[in-house]
Amino acid sequence: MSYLKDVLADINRKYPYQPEFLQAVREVFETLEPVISKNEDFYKKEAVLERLAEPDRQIIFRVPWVDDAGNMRVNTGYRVQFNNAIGPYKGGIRFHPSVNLSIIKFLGFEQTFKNSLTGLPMGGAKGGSDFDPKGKSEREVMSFCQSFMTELCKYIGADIDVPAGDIGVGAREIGYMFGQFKRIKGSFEGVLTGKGLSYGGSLARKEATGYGLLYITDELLRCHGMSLAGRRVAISGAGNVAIYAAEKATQLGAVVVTMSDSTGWIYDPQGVDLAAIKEIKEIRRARISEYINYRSTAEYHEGRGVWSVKCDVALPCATQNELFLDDAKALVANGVVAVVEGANMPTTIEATKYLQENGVLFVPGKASNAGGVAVSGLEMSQNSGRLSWTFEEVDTKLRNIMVNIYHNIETAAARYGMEGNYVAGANIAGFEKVVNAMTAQGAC
Ligand code: NDP
Ligand code: 2IT
Repeated sequence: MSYLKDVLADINRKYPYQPEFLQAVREVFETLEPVISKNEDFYKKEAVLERLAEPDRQIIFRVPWVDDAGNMRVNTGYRVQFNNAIGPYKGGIRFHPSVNLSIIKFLGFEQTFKNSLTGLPMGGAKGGSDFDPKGKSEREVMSFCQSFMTELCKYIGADIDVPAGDIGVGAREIGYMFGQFKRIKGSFEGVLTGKGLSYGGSLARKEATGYGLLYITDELLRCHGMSLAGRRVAISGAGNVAIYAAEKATQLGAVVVTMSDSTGWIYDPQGVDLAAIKEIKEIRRARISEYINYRSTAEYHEGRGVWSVKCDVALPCATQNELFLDDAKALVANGVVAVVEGANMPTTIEATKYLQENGVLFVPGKASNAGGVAVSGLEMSQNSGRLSWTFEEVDTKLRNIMVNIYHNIETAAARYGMEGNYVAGANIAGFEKVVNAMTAQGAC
């Protein structure tokens, strides 16, 4: 067997109970085959793949907190510091009942490549908890966040590891965690990104992932002689990424026809009313089913189905493994031209292959959703320099970063004769920089 296949087999043997992590590693390693085979002895001697797939450290801790009825509750907290070859660990924190070590490891592994693609000096990490913020009071959320940070603060710092938001963690949770870090450590520092604007946050961080997704989609279409104007766009999710993806898509002249949450999805052929979505989701934290109370012409459907409508561009922006082979078949049958991932690993490997084989332009999340962490990197720069840039300054930098990512992954794929395979391009471009830094730094 080849070095690459040996390592993949070892990882599969070692972590059979971590399906999402194995999926992420397989997807990356398979596309690295032509790179590794060019210089196999070197990569093997340096144990590059083993070092990339094994996190630097994994911190797992108890998070005790008291609910409104006075009961002690316990959740599990995680921080997986994956790789800091090119900069301090960086990556979001997810609060969702599905969180486990496999999910946090897959996200941390992906983050290492994504952060490398931004061109900014950030290593990869991810954290979270199986805490479910849904239905919790403000006081319960604060109590949980404080307890989570009471343990996490031992392992992070502005030059060590800088967490941010992800599913279930937005400005409210970041604020509570920042306050607790400050109380314990006595240090006002850029230890988290996605902070409120009055205490070190960056303009355009809230919008960054969704806007960045559309900037890369725009460039992708432009380079293929198309544009977003008048295109029908299907979006899944109705959280931070989905809302600002829908906002920028609409600004660029597209018509957003679907959005969803974990209970169902809406179809609005006239274009989604974003003010209504923001009120339902950002202010009232309610269910998307309420959308039809705002727009009588829209439809609400319980369960899955967001990929069944006719669209030109599909942007999965909810969670991992939400676009399956059957969905890919429906999208192709309906004439989709591009699928660009806003979420992390939303498309299964089989669905990805089907889309690519059927001529659909496909950009993986580690490239297309990198706008969020890129602006997090810009927030770190502003914090270090003790200054704040205008919205336009940050937005312009974000746009440039996304356009650069597109051209980098394009070129990396072409260098290995895989023109148009942006999955391979993203993995190769991310890999080259991290590996260069790792091998230069000796055994670490
Ligand atoms: P939010 O919590 O703001 O929104 C998540 C959305 O996805 C909600 O509409 C939620 O529905 C839905 N969702 C979550 N889990 C599931 C599930 N298991 N099944 C169906 N629907 C689900 O998260 P974000 O928008 O921040 O994150 C969305 C995706 O984007 C994630 O994959 C995240 O890792 C990725 N991402 C986020 C970045 C950021 O800066 N925030 C940056 C880069 C990537 P409901 O409310 O019903 O749970
Ligand atoms: O998946 C991601 O890139 C994020 N959740 C954002 C991470 C960050 O540090 O801003």
